[in-house]
Amino acid sequence: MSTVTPEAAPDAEALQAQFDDVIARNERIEPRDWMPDGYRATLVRQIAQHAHSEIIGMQPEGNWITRAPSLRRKAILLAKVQDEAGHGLYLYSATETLGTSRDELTEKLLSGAQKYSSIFNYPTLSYADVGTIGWLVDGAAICNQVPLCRTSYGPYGRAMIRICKEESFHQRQGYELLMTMMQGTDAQREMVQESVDRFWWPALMMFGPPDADSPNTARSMAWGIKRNTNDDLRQRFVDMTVPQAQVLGVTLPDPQLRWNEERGAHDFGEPDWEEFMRVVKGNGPCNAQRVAHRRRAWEDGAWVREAATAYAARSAVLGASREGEER
Ligand code: BYC
Repeated sequence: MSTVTPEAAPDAEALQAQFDDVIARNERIEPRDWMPDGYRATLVRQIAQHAHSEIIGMQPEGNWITRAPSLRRKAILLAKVQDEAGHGLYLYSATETLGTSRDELTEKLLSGAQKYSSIFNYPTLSYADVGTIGWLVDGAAICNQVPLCRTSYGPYGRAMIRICKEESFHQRQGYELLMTMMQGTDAQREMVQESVDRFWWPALMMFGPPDADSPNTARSMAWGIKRNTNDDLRQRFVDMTVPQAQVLGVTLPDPQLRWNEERGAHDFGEPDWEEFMRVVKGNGPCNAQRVAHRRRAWEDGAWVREAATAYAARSAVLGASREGEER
């Protein structure tokens, strides 16, 4: 047994220097490493918000599972929504490595103490929305999340690698659905355009407020949690999406959208940031409905959690007595 003498324990300054060194070398912080309280709190905030988004994000598309237009579309949609549940679970596991439990985080989601992505507070009014969510929402998610594979916290970065692979499939299935509809009837083409008109601006808001109004970006980038600013990623998304819209044959609803030769990037209009703040503060079109649904599912599932906990406890007791008999 080793005894830790006060002299042997590294002091706060040495721990901070060691942490700063890992960050400066672009290496990873792992759960057992010392980390500043602010770093831990920022990670819990961002990863929990991300996990909640995946779980709440199952609702808008889940809305269409029973009304999918064919068995093939239903199988694809089921698989996608299940993937989202999986993403939520990897991310809750990552926050557990930081010393918070999934129960605690769920309570914070239900009480409104923690956020989830604004995008999931908009309704899904037609089947084209399934395609648009895949194309634009998962497309925005990929832009935002690929750099997070290189985030400085090990468990978060590793979870993001798998999530991003699945998000690519999600984006492709959305684009393929919209392409099929665009090659269909006039009514289908109109349905796609109407859906893109509703989701374009909320998709741009997913990247968060403009850099000048983003209180967390500078600190998160210095810690290597975020690798890009909100505005950089929004620009990347617009540049990636415009040519895809052209191939699809839809119009993006922004009269200011045009190629800027000098910048080598697209200029585009300003999202309605007042609307964004309203939605983030809980007053979007579907906030109350989304949280009420999640609360119902959590309460209805209480017996499953209790049964699983009782089963695990009983298995541990039986396992221990069996081990005793063998000895
Ligand atoms: N919605 O200082 P900022 C998915 C908050 S899941 C709501 O820039 P930060 C998918 C922000 O939290 C998509 N709130 O913050 C799932 C902060 O408030 P607090 C989810 C937002 O953290 C299913 C305040 O505004 N993706 O793709 O540096 C089906 C100031 O912002 C939003 C992630 O979570 C928003 N859009 O940057 C399909 C990715 N934006 O917490 C698809 C991981 C900002 O200080 N997260 N806020 O009270 C991130 O990359 C960053 O957290 C953000 C925001 C870029 C989102």
